[in-house]
Amino acid sequence: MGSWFQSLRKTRERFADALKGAFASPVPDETTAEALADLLITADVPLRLVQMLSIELEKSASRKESLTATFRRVLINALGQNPPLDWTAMPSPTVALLVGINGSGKTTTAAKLARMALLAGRKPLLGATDTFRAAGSHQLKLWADKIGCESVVGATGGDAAAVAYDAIDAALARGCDIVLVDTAGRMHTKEPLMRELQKVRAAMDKRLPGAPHHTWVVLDAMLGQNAVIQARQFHEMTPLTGAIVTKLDGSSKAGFLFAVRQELDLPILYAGLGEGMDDLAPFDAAAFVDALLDLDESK
Ligand SMILES: Nc1nc2c(ncn2[C@@H]2O[C@H](COP(=O)(O)OP(=O)(O)OP(=O)(O)O)[C@@H](O)[C@H]2O)c(=O)[nH]1
Ligand SMILES: [Mg+2]
Repeated sequence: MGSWFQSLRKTRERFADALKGAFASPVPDETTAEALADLLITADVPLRLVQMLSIELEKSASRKESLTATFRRVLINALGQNPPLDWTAMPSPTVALLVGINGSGKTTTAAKLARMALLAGRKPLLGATDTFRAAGSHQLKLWADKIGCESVVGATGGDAAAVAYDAIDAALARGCDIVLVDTAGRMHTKEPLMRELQKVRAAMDKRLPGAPHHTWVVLDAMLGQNAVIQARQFHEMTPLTGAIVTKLDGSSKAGFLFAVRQELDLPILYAGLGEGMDDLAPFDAAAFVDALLDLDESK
């Protein structure tokens, strides 16, 4: 798996020089401070947070703590608590629904999560409700076979809600304890498709009252701030319990993660750091910030 340091290369490179300038002198001059603020904004760090950092820059001369340490502290705090999921402690059965726009990485992430559950000694089942495209369900089936876990795949053109119902039904019959339900990609602006998610949820709750227990939005880090807008709309349609960020390894706008935490108040659970089935890391705020600020000594 790619490391946090490697994965954040593109975002870091955006403001590396400005950051070095700011951290090098005890009192950064105004031009350095402004340049840094501008660059942080282009990496989709939210304005409010950039303003906080700018104030810290101005105060840097009178502070006991080094500027680097202050930045690190402010940024890690801004990411809040992101408690890791404990697969071993999840009650049986636990049902999680994955939602997001087209191509955000839902299917790949569902597979990666199933693998984690399996490695934690659980018995996962992958449910493919992407009935729009034959390829969508097929892709999940291939992953299930590769990982070696159970799956329920809907027929093309079928009813997504019915497949979600069947997936839970099959999980109960087969003694599976973690059900990961993948959904078709949908544009957050398309009302009927967004409403379909509510039907999917209702069908799950009908088969297993209380399901889904988790609803995770899968966000493509390449989209930066746009991913925050999408997540907000999904949140309005279907209550989200967490965010999973994919493609952090290719993004230059990883600063949007601060907005996911601050504006949406959603815990960030995992980050996709590559395409392979083990390339999903529990979100580590300190590792993320260290990689952004070029403080990762191990690299
Ligand atoms: N580099 C990288 N690629 C990823 C990551 N996650 C997913 N991908 C790639 O992104 C592409 C889309 O992934 P899918 O899992 O098919 O996305 P999806 O959300 O299911 O797509 P739709 O079902 O079409 O909406 C694939 O080529 C994945 O290999 C990641 O963390 N890093
Ligand atoms: Mg998919």
